[in-house]
Amino acid sequence: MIDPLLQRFEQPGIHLFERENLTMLELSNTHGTAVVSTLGATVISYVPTGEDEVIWVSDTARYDGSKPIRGGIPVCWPWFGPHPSDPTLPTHGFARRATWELVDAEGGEHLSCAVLRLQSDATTASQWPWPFRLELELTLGQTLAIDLRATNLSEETWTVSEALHSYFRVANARSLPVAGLDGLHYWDKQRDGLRGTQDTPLEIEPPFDRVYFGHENAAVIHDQGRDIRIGKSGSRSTVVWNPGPEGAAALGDMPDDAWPQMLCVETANARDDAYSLGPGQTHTLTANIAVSAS
Ligand code: TA6
Repeated sequence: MIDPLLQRFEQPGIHLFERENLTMLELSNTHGTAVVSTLGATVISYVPTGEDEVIWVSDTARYDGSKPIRGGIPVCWPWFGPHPSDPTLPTHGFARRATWELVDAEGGEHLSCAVLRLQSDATTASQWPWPFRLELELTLGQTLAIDLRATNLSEETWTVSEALHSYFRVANARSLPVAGLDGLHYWDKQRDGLRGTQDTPLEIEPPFDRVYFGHENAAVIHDQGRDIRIGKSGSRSTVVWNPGPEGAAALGDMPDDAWPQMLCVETANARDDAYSLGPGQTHTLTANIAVSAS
């Protein structure tokens, strides 16, 4: 049953529901629908009016809270990838595994939003000793905007790496063109951390796993029949990932044959683009997703 405290957010265009153990909030208005889970503040659906689903979620994703949802837009914070010094800590940080509090939701005919919050507590302190406040604001209008605001409530300066680890649903990830990354330097995880420059237009050939550095503009996935544009601010890296057949088979929560239907293009500050946040400072990482016919 939905927590009675959350019922107060129910209103035209805002609907709360449960999926197994997880609470979900759906925004809907003239521009489409979007769904976010309180587990990890993970967006699991975005359907612009008249369009097909934009976000990919695995058919075998878990909704019991035992692990992050495989797919959607998990929040990787306060570190991206393995912890910089302690390999026993969870990959991509703790934010995507935590239950966030729903603190605001407002429905509107043309613009709707929801805000979820994660604050430091005894559980987070065992992995990240500093007080913080993290907010994810989801705004559904002509586009879907996702703002991740991180505030340093401690007396010390920290270094953060992070990502909105967005999984997009595509018709076919093989030979899939992605524009906007030409000329950038990258770090290639698939090739043992080899560094290089994107000196030809990018076409994905899975498996593919790169962090592109110094990328502050939009990336565009040229999917069959539509373009998915991922605009950004507060972000200097873009991570592009598809596990390919062997990588998918190694993941317990992704069907072996599902990899051609997804591509991650992640709005990030990762590796070389990790940044410092001083006491009292707030950093906002924004991804803005727009879909148009091609
Ligand atoms: O963002 C790409 C990546 O870091 C890959 O290297 C791959 O491991 C992926 O994320 C998924 O990570 P996860 O911890 O969700 O299995």
